[in-house]
Amino acid sequence: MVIKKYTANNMNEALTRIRHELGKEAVIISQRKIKRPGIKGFFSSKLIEVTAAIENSTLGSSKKAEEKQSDDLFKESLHNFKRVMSKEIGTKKETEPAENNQLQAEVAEMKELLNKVIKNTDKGEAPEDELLTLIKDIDIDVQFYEELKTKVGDEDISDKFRKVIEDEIEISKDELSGNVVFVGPTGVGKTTTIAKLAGKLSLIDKKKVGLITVDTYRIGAVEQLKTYAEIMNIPFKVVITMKEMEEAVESMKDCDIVLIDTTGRSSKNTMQISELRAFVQKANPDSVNLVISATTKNRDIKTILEGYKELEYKSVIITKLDETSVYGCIYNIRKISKQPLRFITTGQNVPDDIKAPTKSDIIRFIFGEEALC
Ligand SMILES: Nc1nc2c(ncn2[C@@H]2O[C@H](COP(=O)(O)OP(=O)(O)OP(=O)(O)O)[C@@H](O)[C@H]2O)c(=O)[nH]1
Ligand SMILES: [Mg+2]
Repeated sequence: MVIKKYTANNMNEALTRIRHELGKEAVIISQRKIKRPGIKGFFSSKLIEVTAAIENSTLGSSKKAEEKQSDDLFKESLHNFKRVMSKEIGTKKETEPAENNQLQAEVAEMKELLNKVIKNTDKGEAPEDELLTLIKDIDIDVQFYEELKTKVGDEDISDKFRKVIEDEIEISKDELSGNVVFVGPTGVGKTTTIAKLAGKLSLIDKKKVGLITVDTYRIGAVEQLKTYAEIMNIPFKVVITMKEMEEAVESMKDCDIVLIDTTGRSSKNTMQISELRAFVQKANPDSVNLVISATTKNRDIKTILEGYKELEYKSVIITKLDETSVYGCIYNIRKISKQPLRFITTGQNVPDDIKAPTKSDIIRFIFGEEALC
């Protein structure tokens, strides 16, 4: 990681220089206003000091340019140092006051250069921006830092930050009804979530529930849902072809809710996603829910949410919140999916470990005021 400070008249100028020197992969990690040097600084507009960072691997040629700059500075400092030292030693006794002043100026210049070298080489020491620290603490993706910084500003950071997050979280208010499809990556907990919902809806809410699964790849997964269906005495159909999907949906049209399970697909495999889309369309869904685990790495969340976009999911279910201790992922998922959150799941117990959270629940989780495990 290379971290570098830029002083500029405004953010635009700083960004232009950062992009030029570090490339467009560089991220801003902090910014602050600083006084211009000297007495004039009190009366003129402030400068902006921006700290930017980039991974060494992405730095490429700009890294070389920076190393060269660092080298050049170092050489210049060394040269000055030698020059000053040789003067000092060679002329110690005959030094005149005028010469003394020049010597002092040179020493000062050399100090400044050395400081630059130290700053350039001793990277990562800059004190971190308060908002950035907060964001990292709760695992909100740093890709949202700049946007949040603009909204939060520089004062009352923690209060404003909480308010901004609160404004951006959205909870789905629709009741589940009709044909409800669940899609999402392998192993995130789709089948378990459906079993939990089927239990609650049929046993507690006394709704007429049907179950359909296109989860045909692994017999075990089908058996899992079939067993729940038998225990709860609700209709269950396994679907292999699209025609069967149509027939299964038709056979359950007197149910209040039909929960439709699908096999986990890789969001990167567009063939699989398109095939799944065809099945989903045949089910004539009233809602499509994307299921994603809270343990998903930040960098994978985007790939998954975008890969599944084709399925036009209109709400999100976040599973396995019991397996993590920070909940910034809820914000990350909301920001990237742009869809409301419908349920969270917090364990393997059917039907208990599922919750339709309120916004204040989510805010308490995100800000670490309530833990789930
Ligand atoms: N800790 C924890 N485990 C869960 C949760 N939900 C599901 N699981 C577990 O995750 C594993 C996978 O769950 P499944 O429901 O089979 O996942 P799936 O999305 O249907 O998987 P595929 O059908 O293979 O795509 C099982 O061991 C579940 O018990 C949860 O909220 N917390
Ligand atoms: Mg499954």
